Amino acid sequence: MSKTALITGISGQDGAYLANFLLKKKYKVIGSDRRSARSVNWRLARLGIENKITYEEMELGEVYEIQRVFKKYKFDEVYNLAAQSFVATSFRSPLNTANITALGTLRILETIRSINPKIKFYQASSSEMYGDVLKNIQRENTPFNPQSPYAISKLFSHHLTKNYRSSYKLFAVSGILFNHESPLRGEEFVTRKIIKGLVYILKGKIKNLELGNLYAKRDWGYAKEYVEAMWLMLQQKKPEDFVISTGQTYSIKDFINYATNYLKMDTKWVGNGLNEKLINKSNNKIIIKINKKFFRPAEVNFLKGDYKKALKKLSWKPKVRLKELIKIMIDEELKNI
Ligand code: NDP
Ligand code: GDR
Repeated sequence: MSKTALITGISGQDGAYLANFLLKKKYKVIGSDRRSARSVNWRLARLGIENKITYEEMELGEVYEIQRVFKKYKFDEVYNLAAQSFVATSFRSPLNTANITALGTLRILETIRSINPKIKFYQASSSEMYGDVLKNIQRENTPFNPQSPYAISKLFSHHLTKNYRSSYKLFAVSGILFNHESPLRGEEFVTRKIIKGLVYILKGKIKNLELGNLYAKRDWGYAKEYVEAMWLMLQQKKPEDFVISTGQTYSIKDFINYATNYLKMDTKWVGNGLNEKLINKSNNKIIIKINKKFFRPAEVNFLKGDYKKALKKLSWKPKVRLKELIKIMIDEELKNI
């Protein structure tokens, strides 16, 4: 018999890819978000699956909405992807971030515990929890050192998931996913912002792009591959947490250099600090400049994940590496401009 899954955050990047993946596995997919999710979402439409999902409105701040949805369906699996997920916003809206990204998880876990403790639960944990890293490569047992209200909220949910697993024997797991990107990535996140910005500059739609810290390093993978790992975690005999990453790390500047290279833009970096700029060598015009408003009150400077446990127990490994990911994102951006 086909399984029924709930994806919270269906309108987000991962929600779209996971829904597509589960539909291919013949799941009945219930997707929730905070607004009327019945209005067509561009990501689901891009994947051609907007009519294959049953939508429910479920604001994570409202426990009654959560209970209503859990009473209406008999879920086998719940993927909690909904969150205030933008780190920069979490500094401006820490209370809302804590209410949704931390307490939202508690509301769901309490609902599962009281309504149907047989449901398997996946929590979207984050490499941001490692924060100001205490080890050069981060694994499942590396100590956390979060640097933002977002990361602290995710850490609350991470520990809570573990606690409900040990206290109430729920099949509840966290995937500690490192940054994963795609053409469906939100435009506020740096990879999509860079790709869209460069393509728009190339096509004469905008003059230049403003960014913050170019020297932070991230372990970037491809979102489409990462959602499979979420599903694999819920198919294991024993509930356990896993790191999902590529094991490679690059700076924002490296990312820009690969992208301009693929776009055949002839560029050079000049200046330092807030005056650093990327110049178009053919006409001396500024392509990228720095604006301090994009710097964060506290930064995560370096992330690199070790996915060895996922390889061993889930037989999962990343296939798309950074250059290939940039190519995928640019080709799709050019197609949809
Ligand atoms: P997105 O920001 O693209 O999606 C977040 C989803 O949460 C959207 O559907 C959003 O709805 C929904 N949401 C926001 N606030 C609420 C609320 N109050 N009530 C109900 N739903 C709400 O995130 P991603 O798809 O990139 O990431 C999925 C999850 O994984 C998130 O929890 C994120 O924090 C986590 N994560 C992501 C990583 C990444 O690199 N992408 C890495 C590690 C963890 P709306 O469309 O209305 O805003
Ligand atoms: P991150 O992703 O904070 O790692 O969280 P983001 O793409 O926002 O930032 C990555 C790095 O780029 C630097 N940066 C900029 N970032 C943005 N957004 N805009 C800019 O103009 C800019 N300039 C430089 C940032 O300072 C940062 O160092 C993402 C989210 O998806 C989280 O939900 C998820 O948990 C983590 O990835 C893993």
